[in-house]
Amino acid sequence: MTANPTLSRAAFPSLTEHLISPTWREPAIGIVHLGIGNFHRAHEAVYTEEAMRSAGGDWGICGVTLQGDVSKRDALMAQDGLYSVVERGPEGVRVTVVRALKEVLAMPHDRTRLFALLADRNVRIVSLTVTEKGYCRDPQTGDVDLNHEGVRQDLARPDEPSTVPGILCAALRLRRDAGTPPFTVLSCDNLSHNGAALKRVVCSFARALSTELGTWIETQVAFPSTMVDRIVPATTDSDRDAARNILGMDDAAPVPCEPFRQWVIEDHFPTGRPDWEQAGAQLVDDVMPFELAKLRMLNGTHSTLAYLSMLAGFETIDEAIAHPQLKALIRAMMTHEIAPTLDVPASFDLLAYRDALLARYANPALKHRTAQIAMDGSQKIPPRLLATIEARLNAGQSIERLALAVAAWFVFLRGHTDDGTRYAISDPLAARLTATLPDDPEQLVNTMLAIKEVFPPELACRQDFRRPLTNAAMLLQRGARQAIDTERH
Ligand code: CS2
Repeated sequence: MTANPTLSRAAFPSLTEHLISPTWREPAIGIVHLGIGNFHRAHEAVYTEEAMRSAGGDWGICGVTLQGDVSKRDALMAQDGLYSVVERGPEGVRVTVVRALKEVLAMPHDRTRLFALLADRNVRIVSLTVTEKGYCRDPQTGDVDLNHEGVRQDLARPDEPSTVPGILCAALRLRRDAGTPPFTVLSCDNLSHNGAALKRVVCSFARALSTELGTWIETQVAFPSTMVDRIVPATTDSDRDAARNILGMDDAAPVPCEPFRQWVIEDHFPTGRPDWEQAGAQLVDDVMPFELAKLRMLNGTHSTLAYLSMLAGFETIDEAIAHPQLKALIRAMMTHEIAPTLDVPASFDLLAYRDALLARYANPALKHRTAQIAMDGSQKIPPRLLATIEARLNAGQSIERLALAVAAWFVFLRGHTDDGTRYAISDPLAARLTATLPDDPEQLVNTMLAIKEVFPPELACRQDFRRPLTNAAMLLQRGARQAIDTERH
């Protein structure tokens, strides 16, 4: 058997039908992206390539992995930055080769090259998907967390940073000192007001070094907010097989995703941007209504599905949503508890949005693992569920289903399914969260609500929050399946 050729730029002639843009002028690098995970490669990179196909521009991407993971860099660079996007829909699989990614760097190994690029005036955007924990925020103030180990190191050695605020600050300082216009910083993570949240973290980090630098970043650097959406699971062998079968070539780093994608961006890019509208992105003045709708309706129910499923033993989102009572619970949660908290433009039909989400969850080809979504609950619960809960409690409304979701997270942290199968807890606060987890529902709720990094004290002390949470924890004692089946839909 002869080995398959590997994906490379030299192989373009035999790939034509799978390229987004068969004719193409190689662009220079114009975007540095921090956090080169699957999501970016199936989302911003695809939008950017399509924008360049239609409107040109030097918006090639340099992707950076921040965890010192040279294997990802090496795998992608061995393929000249190429990789395939494996779109899995109910109708079948479609494979497309993306070439907007021109270079991949791994921190801290490639620091010199990274800072050369960040100082280069052709780099006009630095975008990020570093997940919630990459922001190093103090959850109570929104400023950078000065007790974060990495932040402390970066403040002590600001020229050799490893955290996101440290890297952005050092790069912006270089540009200011050289008289180079600052790049625009584009957060693409699922945080509410992601642009403003990032700006606050970076400015507070800068101020800890120099008030003047803090003020310069505050007044001179643009941090637009965005709402990003595409369901992108982790890569499995079946994606490598799909790429091989369809392309006739080996791809060590394909990305699976659903066919759906959406990107709403606040249009504030003083030094320019790709013509992303050409690829279907919506450039708007105010992203907030879209962002809150997506965080609360999609990510909020995703986390709910994840924790209930981990207890009940559903491995993937499509398997979970195929359970009629669980689907009814999620549907009712969106209709009666989440949608009424959202203030969206009249043209935004929240019930149609709900139905579209349920259809996306049911996609049988995606195999999106509930364990993947269940990670990092301490970071995800506040914007996805607590914000909705606060809005409802302030309006004197009930929170039964939302409370069940939060209680399911507490019970999930015990580290085993209802039938005793153990799993690992992956969360930056894992040690604290799992230190003592009482069996008694009331004590469990008391213990968890005392974790200030997750629960703001003014919410934690509310009886109208504690009561439904305790009831839900009691319900879950009889098993998640029973809780799902007895919930009022
Ligand atoms: C998911 C998201 O893993 C998770 O927490 O809820 O990654 C979700 O798939 C995306 O935000 C969809 O756009």
